[in-house]
Amino acid sequence: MASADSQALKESMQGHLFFSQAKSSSLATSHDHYRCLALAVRDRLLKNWVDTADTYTREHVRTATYLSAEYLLGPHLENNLVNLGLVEAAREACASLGLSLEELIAEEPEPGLGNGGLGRLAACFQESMATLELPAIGYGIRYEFGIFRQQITPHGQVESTDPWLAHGNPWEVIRPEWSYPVQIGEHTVIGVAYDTPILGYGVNTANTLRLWSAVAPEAFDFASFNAGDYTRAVLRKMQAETLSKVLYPNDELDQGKRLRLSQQIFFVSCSLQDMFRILRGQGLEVTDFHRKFALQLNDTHPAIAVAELMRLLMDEYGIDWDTAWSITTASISYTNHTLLPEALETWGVELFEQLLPRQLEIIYEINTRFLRMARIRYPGDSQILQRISLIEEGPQRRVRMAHLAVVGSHHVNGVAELHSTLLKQNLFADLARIWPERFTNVTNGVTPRRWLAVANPPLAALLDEAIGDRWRTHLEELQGLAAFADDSAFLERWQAVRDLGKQRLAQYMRRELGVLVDHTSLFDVQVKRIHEYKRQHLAALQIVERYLRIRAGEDLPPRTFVFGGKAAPGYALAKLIIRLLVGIADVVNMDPAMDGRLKVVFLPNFSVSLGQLVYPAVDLSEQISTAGKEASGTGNMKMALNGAVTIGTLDGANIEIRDCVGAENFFLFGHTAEQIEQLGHSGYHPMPWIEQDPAVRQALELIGSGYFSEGDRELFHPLLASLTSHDPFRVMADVADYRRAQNAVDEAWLDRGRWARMSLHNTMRCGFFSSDRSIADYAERIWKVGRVPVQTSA
Ligand code: 26Q
Repeated sequence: MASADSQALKESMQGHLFFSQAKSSSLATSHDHYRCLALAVRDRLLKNWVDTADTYTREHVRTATYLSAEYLLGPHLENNLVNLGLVEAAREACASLGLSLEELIAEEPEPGLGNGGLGRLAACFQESMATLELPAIGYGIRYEFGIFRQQITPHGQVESTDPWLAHGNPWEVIRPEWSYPVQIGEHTVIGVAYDTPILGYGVNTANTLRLWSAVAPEAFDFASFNAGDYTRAVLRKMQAETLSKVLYPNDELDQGKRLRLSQQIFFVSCSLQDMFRILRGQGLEVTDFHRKFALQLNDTHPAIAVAELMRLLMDEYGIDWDTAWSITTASISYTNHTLLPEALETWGVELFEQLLPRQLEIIYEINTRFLRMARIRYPGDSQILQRISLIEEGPQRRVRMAHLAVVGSHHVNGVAELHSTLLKQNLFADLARIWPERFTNVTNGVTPRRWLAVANPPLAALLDEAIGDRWRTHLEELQGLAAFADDSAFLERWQAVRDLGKQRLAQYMRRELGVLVDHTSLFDVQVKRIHEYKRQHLAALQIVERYLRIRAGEDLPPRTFVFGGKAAPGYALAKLIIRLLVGIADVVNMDPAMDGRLKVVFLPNFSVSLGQLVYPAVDLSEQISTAGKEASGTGNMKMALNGAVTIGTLDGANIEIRDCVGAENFFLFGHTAEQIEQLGHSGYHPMPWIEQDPAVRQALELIGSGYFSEGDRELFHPLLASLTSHDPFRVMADVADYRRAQNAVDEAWLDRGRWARMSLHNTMRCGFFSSDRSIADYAERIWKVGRVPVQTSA
């Protein structure tokens, strides 16, 4: 029986085929049908979106504004269907048109406007803010090209562009009436708003993600135009528009590119001007700014907001310094996502001076006043003043964006307990002594809608049946699974559901990559950006060791190792790690001696959509970063939530995951952050570790022999040299304990019942890792923003 919803959706899709796609069904492609469904769904959510904006405007609500250079949203369609409660209606509507909902969902190009964890966190947070009915706006950049597409060849990673807007984007609305000029150096660029609705789950709230696209002003380079140099004028116009052209694909590395700084001021200035427009539109005073808005800086990428807000208050609105400073510091708070020194943003003052002279002047003044205060506190201590200064002295003076963000904020948070502790002990030790109350922790989370309801329908259905459906918004209710923890019939069903997830991934690997894997083997998965600190090469060494053990006749339980993730295009060693994994896969998967006991797969182009396929299929979640280096991790949460057991170090949120799920349901190994630091103090060298470990020596030798590189003995030299001479991420210090933990995994896996119980306990005790909990914490303690339900009339 077709429901009224499905009938309406069907008619709306038919209407859009004609009126939006201008086609009859004889010419319609799958992509046309996707667009018709997307537009039909969009029509349905517009009412909520418009009513939400009306409610916020009418009620003059205090609003959180999230500033992020990245939003790794993933496809909208299925998520919007889930949050509107329309999945079944859409499935019926499609079926009645002879279409498959799954196929249409797969047609959506995903907006990959982020690199990894930080961008995906921003996306989870937007969705949780809407679900918690919090007045919020997300601000960012509408990159025309998102994160590059990754192809894997026998030579490793090859990049190509991501033209995600090529077919248009049914989820956005352009708002040309809301555009703002931004002066950068000699030039002015205009930012035009594009709005995308972010739906809350099961509520009427539809918040806005507002992304800025750069265009040149109409009168751009009027001078050369009049001088008859028309072509030059047009070329200059194009230059202005490069500002929002492409997302920088580095994560955890600051390259100090001029265009990057321009992107930052561009989106920050547009966003702040937009906030002033909203403020005044509601008849509020400029001096009410901090009462109306709570600004959250997602890392230092928008930290220029501190200077730009000061500039707007003083230069545009005539506010005095002291008032402007109180407004600024009462509005802004800052989240730090890294301790890695190479990731900390600094900008040479020369570049700053060229592009943002007024903002630099303001930064100098902030610094002068700040150091004056600090000098009174630490008389005669020039060392500390040098360390806390917003300007790094040296051959080249540089602006320290993290320092600017801390000085200009009322709260500063890390993203997991350990990370927040280390921030106070190391990076911000001096600043935390000056303002201890400013520093806090908000542990990351992930949205259970996308990462459970959308990604894993079979598990969602089993949960609904067992504990009811409230877990979608009250993830703690997963605790209710305790009643089934010893129920062998339920554990059988648990396994059956997990099996389905593994079959789906196995099918994908067969269809897309031509790799046959046994879906009953242990799926051992590491998906995340490729980085030395994340230590994919530690996993690679372990695989080579296993390969040798099986060849030597040992009987190890069948395992499939799955990797996925992009390397920054300029990060040679990360690309070499991919090349190694691919080389190992080629040899191992072909070797008949493995007899189905070892498979290695590198999934090309890991993305949000691929994540949705992968996370439900994970038996063993690899979270093996050098302790103290991974700020939090969020893939670790997605995997555990879907029933994976973690093998991991005491790093980032792994620690909290282990505390929640219980040490007996987690495979721990490796040095602690403190021990890692000690290793460094006592002159670390990897050689002694290697010498006492014949297994890893053999693995290193095999890699060096050209066995995984078609006889090329040079190829992996840079990687091997790094591991054996400096080993900056202490791989060799952890390799033996990692092996021990992996052996314990083998043993646990053999007891199917035991593994099923461990898996269930992981899901059951992961309620804490909902981004709803993270956001409720930000809203209460940092933003002081309260819930504003949206009433919609029929
Ligand atoms: C900086 C300067 C210039 C160009 C690019 C960048 C840049 C871009 C992206 C620097 C860092 C990033 C991304 C960082 C990131 O994803 N960090 C991760 O954030 C997650 C969410 O908090 C954490 O879970 C991860 O531990 C952390 O690595």
